[in-house]
Amino acid sequence: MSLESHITRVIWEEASRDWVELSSCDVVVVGAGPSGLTAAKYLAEKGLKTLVLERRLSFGGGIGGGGMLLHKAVVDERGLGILMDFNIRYKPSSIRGLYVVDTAELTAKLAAGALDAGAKIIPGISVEDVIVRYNPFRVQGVVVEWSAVQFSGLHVDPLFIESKAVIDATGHDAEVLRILEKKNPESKVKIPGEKSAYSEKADVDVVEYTGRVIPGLYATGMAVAAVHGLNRMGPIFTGMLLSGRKVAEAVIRDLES
Ligand code: 48F
Repeated sequence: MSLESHITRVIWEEASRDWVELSSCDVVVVGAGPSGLTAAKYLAEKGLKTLVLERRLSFGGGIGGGGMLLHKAVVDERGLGILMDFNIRYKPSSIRGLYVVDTAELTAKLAAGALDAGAKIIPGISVEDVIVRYNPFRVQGVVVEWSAVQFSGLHVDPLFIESKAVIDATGHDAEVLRILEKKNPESKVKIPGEKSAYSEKADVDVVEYTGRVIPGLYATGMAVAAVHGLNRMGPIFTGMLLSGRKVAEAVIRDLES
């Protein structure tokens, strides 16, 4: 047998093993942006089987774009503990209380932290629907498709991943929550959408409102702003980090109770 056939065999075997293993998870995090990756680390560290699904082939979400494509992001004092947990280097800026990080380091180390803690990240997968149950209404997993199939517009039936908790970490569009609003009136989810910029307020509010939206479904990061009608904050990432950690704590609490 040739090396080529061995390569194919090994990739199919190992990918299939992962998919079989992950067809039932403790937590599915939808979106590998700053809030989703942060949540994944703290969840996986607690021993929960945590799967991060990311539509794109890269991770980091909005981090990579920095502020208007400049490769720096801002964090304030509240976020330093999390930066240290991930071993992310930061520098005090010329403005007291504000620190700067390189976007490449923030992206790479958030992902590395989640992976090292035991989370699995699968890129190129889009969540296009959720699994629901009634009486009481709850979310019990996600419906997934290759992003490439979605982009091509082919009609291909998706597959399912069961999970005890789903976290919407899809950012400004709050894509998972929007599925609830559109397809499941029983969920009573309404998405007013985020408001205009007010960084100081938004970066605190987004943490305050982070948590469970309906049974089985949680929101973190800018998805929280969309579902609660909060302001946007721009490229200050303290709120994203704290929101990621807070949603992990909420899920851990609920799954332990
Ligand atoms: O947008 P994103 O970075 O979300 P976040 O964690 O952070 C927001 C900040 O980056 C920034 C901000 C605050 O400073 O305003 O924008 O809230 O990352 C969301 C990720 O989710 C993926 C998307 O490709 C991105 O990487 N995503 C979105 N929809 C889906 C998805 C989906 N349906 N299935 C899988 N991945």
